[in-house]
Amino acid sequence: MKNIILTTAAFMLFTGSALAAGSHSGGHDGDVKSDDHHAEMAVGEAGKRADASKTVVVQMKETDDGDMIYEPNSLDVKKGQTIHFVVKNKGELVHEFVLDNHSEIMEHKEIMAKFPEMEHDDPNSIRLEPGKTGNIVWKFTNAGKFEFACLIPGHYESGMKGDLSVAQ
Ligand SMILES: [Cu+2]
Repeated sequence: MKNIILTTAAFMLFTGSALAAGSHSGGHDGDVKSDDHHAEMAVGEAGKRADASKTVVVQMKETDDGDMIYEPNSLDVKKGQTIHFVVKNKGELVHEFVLDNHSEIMEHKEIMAKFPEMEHDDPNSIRLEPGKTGNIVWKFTNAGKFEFACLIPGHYESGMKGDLSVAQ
């Protein structure tokens, strides 16, 4: 029950700040149908598997040095391209893969620091238990510099971030 209240509180907070900022998918309540105007984010939108022109395998893991990393930790795509991300948690901790622009990542990370138990249910993110594999199909509709990151407290600072460049 505690968990549910925290998650709801986090969602209320998040929605409030997202509305103020004017962009977010708004899918934290698991019901995006009533929120269609938020479906497209700066980083793009959920894609269709049949449209994917490339599959990118991303591994998430801890290193012997105590870092947490993505492999690869950078990716170049083209505007309009749909990528099928196969995300594998090869580590011993739970990790996430969140696609977004830098300011949204920072904002989201702050909320996660306050509400670490918060679960995401957005098409641009996935959280995986150790040993699990998940899929994200994403269409990059805007050129620019974006990021992928793990927003579990402490992980971003330990190295769980990657650069995503979308060419015109
Ligand atoms: Cu992580």
